[in-house]
This record gives sequence, C-alpha cells and structure tokens, in this order.
Amino acid sequence: MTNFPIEKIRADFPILAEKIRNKPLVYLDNAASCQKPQAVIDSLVHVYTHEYANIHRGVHTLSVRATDKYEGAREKVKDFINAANHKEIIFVRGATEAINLVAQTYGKANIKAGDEIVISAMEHHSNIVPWQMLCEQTGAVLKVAPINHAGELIYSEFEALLNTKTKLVAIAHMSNALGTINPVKRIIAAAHAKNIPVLLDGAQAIPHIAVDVQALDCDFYVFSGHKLYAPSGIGVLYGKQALLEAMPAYQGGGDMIKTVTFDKSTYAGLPHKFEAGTPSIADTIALGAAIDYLQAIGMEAVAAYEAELLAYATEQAKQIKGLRIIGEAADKGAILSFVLDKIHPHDIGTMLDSLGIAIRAGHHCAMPVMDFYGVPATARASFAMYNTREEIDVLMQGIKSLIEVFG
Ligand code: C6P
Repeated sequence: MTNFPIEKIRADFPILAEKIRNKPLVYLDNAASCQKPQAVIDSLVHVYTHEYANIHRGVHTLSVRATDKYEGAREKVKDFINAANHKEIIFVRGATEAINLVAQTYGKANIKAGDEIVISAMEHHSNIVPWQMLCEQTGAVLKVAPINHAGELIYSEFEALLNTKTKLVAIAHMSNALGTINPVKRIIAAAHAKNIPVLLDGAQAIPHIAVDVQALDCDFYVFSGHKLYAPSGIGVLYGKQALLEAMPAYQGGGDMIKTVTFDKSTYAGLPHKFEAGTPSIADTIALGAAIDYLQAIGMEAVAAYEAELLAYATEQAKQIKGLRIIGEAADKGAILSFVLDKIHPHDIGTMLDSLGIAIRAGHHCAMPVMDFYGVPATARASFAMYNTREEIDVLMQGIKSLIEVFG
C-alpha cells in the first residue's frame, strides 16, 4: 500500500529493533498480544512520574489529575467505538472478565432453567466456559451454531437455533483460531427480530476493524487493551445503558457504592457500579494513548494495509507443498493458521523461533475448533499494522527450510 507510513510506524515500536537469537525479530504473534508503541510506553512513564494517585477518592491535586486522565480515557474509548454515552464503557481486566461479568450479572438475572444461550463452534474458551458455568448454575442450555470447512458460520443453521427460549447470542466478531469475520450485522438483526440480545466478543476484531457499536446495534461488546497496542490488565465492556442499569452489580467493594451501612448498601450509578476496587489506573490511561495513536493512523488505513498483508501471506502459503491453511473464510482478518505434513505445530513454533520468528503454536484456547478440523494444534501467524511483506517472506522461507530438513 503506497501511502501507509510503515517505516514510521515500525520506528514507533522500540521492541521491533530487538534481536532474537542474533536475528532480527519477526513478531507474528499479535493475536495473542501485540507490541506497544513508544506513545503508550511514554504514557505509563508519564503517569507514574507526574500524575499517579488513587482515583475518585482524593481532593489532592494528584488524585484529581489521575481521575481526570482516567475518565478522559473512558471518553476516548467511547468515541473510538462510537458508544452513545461514557456510562456505557465499563473498565475491566480484559475480554475474559467482561464476558464473565455479563454471564454472572445479566445472565443470572435474566436466564433460567430451560432457556437457551447460542454461541458458535469457533468461539474462544472465554466465550464458552463462562456460559457453561452459567448453564450449570441455572439449568439453561448452551446451543452451538456449526461452522463449515472454510471456517465460516453456517448462517442458516445459526438462525434456525433462535427461538422463544433463546435468551442471549454470544459470538466472536472475529475468530482467533481461524481469522473468520462473522456477519455480525446480520446476526444482530436476526436476533433482535426475536428480541434476543447479542454480545460480541471483539477481542480479535478491535485492532483490525473500525467498530461502531451504534451502527452494529450490539447489546454488549467486549475487548482487551493488550491486543490493541495498550498494556495488559485493562479491557472494556461496552453495554447499552438501559441493560447495564437493569443489571445487578458484579463485585462489591470500594468505589461501586453510594451508601453503606451494616443493614444495607446502595450502589453507585454507571459506570462505577461495575468498577469495584482500585482499577488499573495507569494502564487505563495508556489505553487512551493507544487509541490516540491508532486514530492518528486511521482504522480504515490499518484495515486496508492488513488486508494486503493477509492476501500476500495467503498467496505465498498456498505455494508451499505440504502446507494446509486452517480457516479460509471469504471474510477474514489478519490471521494465518496452518499445519504442515509430518511436522507438529509445536516443532514449527520452536524451529521458527530459532530464526527469530515469533508465531503461536497450540490450540489457541479454541479446542473445539481443533476437534472440528481433526488436528491437535495449529501454527498461527497473526499480523499487525507494523508487519511487512519482507517479514512474510522471512516466515515463508523459514517454513520452506523446515520442510526441507524435517518434512
Ligand atoms: N486470545 C490468542 O492467542 P483475554 O485473555 O481476556 O485478553 O482475551 C480472551 C479472548 C477472548 N476472545 C477471543 C476471540 C480471543 O482471541 C481471546 C484471547 C489470545 O488467541 C490468547 S488465548
């Protein structure tokens, strides 16, 4: 892509200059967690050097500064995903905590024995296990919409699962194991036509796709900061205000209360009702810095650049004999999962590491996807906006040399 400022972007990420085993780092494990630009690192240093104190509690200057910055980050997240109101942005530890929060509050209040929750066969464990726990607690039933061999949701079978017993649809915006981007607008419209709310697991989609929660009309959207160039330990639950207001509180403690006596406590309004205890203050502020950084580049430009990277990687991978791509959906994000004849994915990962190439090998916390394809694991190269065609060439060369030696 001619206008994409790739050299400048790469220079903004200091870790990309690192040498691994005396080779230039080729970091292709972005779906697990991506690297941080200097602006995010600087934000953390700045907070701890000039702005750090506990928030919402102090009248002293530093506490006011930290509170302003923390609440400022909430405004940035609100604008980034186009939420209607900052009260709809709840800070949590990550996508996993956000889904558990919805399961244990919205779920417990609204889902009872015999009700159904619909997920898909491509979900990450974080969007399976919390619903299984809720089903065990309530007697509700988990229904799983199947996928086809390309790794796409079989839409007609998904739609056929929606009925009067369905109380929630929880589905990945983009799959971490396959890269599939689900037809979420269509899914949401179909569910809403039957008055069923929809939670989107946006953990993988958020760094690749411009998300507009109002245009999508999703009821909940969850993501983690660490996949969005921000620190780990901070994530977001978006929920429509009316739903969040009606939900019971999640954890009890400081900052989520209005009044406390030994007889009874009353709770704070949104968003604080769901943010008990001291949060990850500096990380939240740095999430705001990551969003500023990304918005200066523009999500449309990022998406177009990454689409080119994926197309190039796919084309190159298809030329390698003995390589099988796992996940070939028509609509796909920047993830290339694959297996090689006769070489276990863990060996692929270890051997590529000796060449300075970081990929993930394993079940990617999506064991049912591995079962579906009949493989124990896959090797997964996942791309970010700072990756290049040259790095894909290094990856492909590495794979070819493995096949020569071990295949
Ligand atoms: N997937 C991967 O390598 P947390 O761990 O809470 O930040 O995100 C959980 C999660 C939820 N949904 C999807 C679709 C995900 O991909 C992930 C995290 C990483 O694929 C780590 S297992």
